[in-house]
Amino acid sequence: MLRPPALSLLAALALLAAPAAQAAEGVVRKLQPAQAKVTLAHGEIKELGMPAMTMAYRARPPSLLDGLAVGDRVEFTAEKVDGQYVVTAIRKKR
Ligand SMILES: [Cu+2]
Repeated sequence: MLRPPALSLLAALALLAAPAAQAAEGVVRKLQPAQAKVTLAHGEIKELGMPAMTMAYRARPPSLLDGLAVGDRVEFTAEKVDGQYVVTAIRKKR
């Protein structure tokens, strides 16, 4: 099926703009709210090309870190933004 070129271009741009976000599970290892940073031990995140590891992420917005404590088991969503790994959603697991 043929689509108008303008629509195809828009679709291509939307794909390019879509962040490679992927939900993952982890454990909070360190919190640095003043720097909007959280260190997470996480399992493999295939979409980001990461094996299981412990690493620091920037939190965007920083208020995502409110209420979290070291040792919490969490589900989070990470994206690579401008070469930096950013957590864009995070919540404590029960
Ligand atoms: Cu990682």
